[in-house]
Amino acid sequence: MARIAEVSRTTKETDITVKLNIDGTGEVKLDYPIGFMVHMLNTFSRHGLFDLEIRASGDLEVDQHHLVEDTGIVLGQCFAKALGDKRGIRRAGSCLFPMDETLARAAVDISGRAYLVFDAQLSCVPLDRFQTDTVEDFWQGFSNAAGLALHLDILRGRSDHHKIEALFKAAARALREACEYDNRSLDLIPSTKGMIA
Ligand SMILES: [Mn+2]
Repeated sequence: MARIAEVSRTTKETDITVKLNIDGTGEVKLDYPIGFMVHMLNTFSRHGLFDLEIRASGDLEVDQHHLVEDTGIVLGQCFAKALGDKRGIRRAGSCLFPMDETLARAAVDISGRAYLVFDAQLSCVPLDRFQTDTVEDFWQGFSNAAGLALHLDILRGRSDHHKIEALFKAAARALREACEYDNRSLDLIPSTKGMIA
């Protein structure tokens, strides 16, 4: 069964449509008005091997917070929808990802319970015009909507560009592992409760 989902969400602040194929090859189609986020969403898709199509617009005349946070929410909704009852998946995944001087760590548990721990040690100086504090808002929206525990930490590093990019790569690879099927328990929902919701 194909693990695909499409979610559209329109508010007075943003208008976002995301199409996701969890078992993809990293194909991306983005119509997204923030350059640095285009770079990050491309990276996420490539490292997670998720096919991703995103059309988004929003009230950037206010600032970038609404659009970036809402993108995380809609992407998280797509993961929840595409994973369904989560039968047969590994459920947990992790990745240490080095990017030159930076070392990022991501750990995820698709538990049905939303929790984010985020420690990226960013300077909060914008990258070009990108408001880097919205990266935490993206992952908060994502973990809330997907219903998963996600720990994202920068263990060391200097460049904010590297720190954010390494986090997206680590998160993508941890998620990919957690979403992948476990051939030894394809018929089982990976919880002693018998359900993950
Ligand atoms: Mn880069």
